[in-house]
Amino acid sequence: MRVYYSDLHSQHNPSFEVFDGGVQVPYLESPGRMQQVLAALQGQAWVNLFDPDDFGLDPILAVHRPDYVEFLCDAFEEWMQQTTNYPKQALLPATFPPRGWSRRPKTLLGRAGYYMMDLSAPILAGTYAAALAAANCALSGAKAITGGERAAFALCRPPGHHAGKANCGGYCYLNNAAIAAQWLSESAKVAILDIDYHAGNGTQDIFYERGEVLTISIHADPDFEYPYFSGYADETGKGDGSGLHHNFPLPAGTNDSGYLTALDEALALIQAFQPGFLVVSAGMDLYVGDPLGRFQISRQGIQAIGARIAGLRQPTLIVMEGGYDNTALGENIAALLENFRGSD
Ligand code: OKP
Ligand code: ZN
Repeated sequence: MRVYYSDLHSQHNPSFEVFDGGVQVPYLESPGRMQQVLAALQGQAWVNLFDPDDFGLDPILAVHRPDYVEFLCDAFEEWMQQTTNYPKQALLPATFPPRGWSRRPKTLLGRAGYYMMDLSAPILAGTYAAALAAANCALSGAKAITGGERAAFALCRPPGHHAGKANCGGYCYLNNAAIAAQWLSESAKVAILDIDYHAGNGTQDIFYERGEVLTISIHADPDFEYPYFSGYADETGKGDGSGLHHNFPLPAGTNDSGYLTALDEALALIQAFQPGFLVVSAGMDLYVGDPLGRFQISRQGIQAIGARIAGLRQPTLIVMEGGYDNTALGENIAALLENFRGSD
């Protein structure tokens, strides 16, 4: 299986994040995550590692608003040029607009508040380069499956599924899976299945009114879990996208059998849609004991999830999203991916 990976992610290395309650903790979405996955995959005979190709900005601008991409590109340098009476590390605003405030301020901190949904996506010197490389990993994997590969894995960091048309948040800046899916949709219908523990609000936002891409997310109920404001079962798409978004909010403590029941429902929807390509947003924070998760999915459960998705027999791009139990992350990804090897 072709695996796309770029070392550029390591330039994005925030030192802390702010948890609910105002506590500063070491940034969970760390470069070390990638070392764990690489270590597990490099031991597999069926894995072939590649650097991504550069697809330029067009496929990114087919998903994200140009003013948002410009902000991501320029923000850190602008931040460094500002005079502040406190030490400057990451660009991270502390002021956010209430509902209904749609004004886009000229000031950098105003724009930062406008484009950020939370305190989990600070912008550093290497953030934009890392985000671009991750998007290129996803696009390279997409190209591989249009070329006849049964599956490809995009080992993306930073992750993407919380990034919407014009927002970062939740460790995400560019929506890697959505960018790849939109690119694939020029050749055939596409389905995105998001199995990250958290609702894929960014992917939902991007495709909510679009007809070419079916989007499905299985996740912890936003009624008790981040991202709180999106991912409810009654959100099903609008306009051209009417009926083409599905959320499966699940309770805390969901185990393998509870999860697989929801997954089977999701897979039936994908089968009925008859896509030409499948994109999987693969967050491993559904694993039991994940520091950000409250599901009870076992390693065997992850293997079974992979087996059932592979059973759709669609050319499949698997895209790395979350997963914060670093010691288990590599083996969890290997358990998911092993179902997709081979040429059938
Ligand atoms: C990103 B992905 C903890 C706050 C957590 C951000 C979570 C981002 C998850 N109380 N804030 O979906 O794995
Ligand atoms: Zn997650």
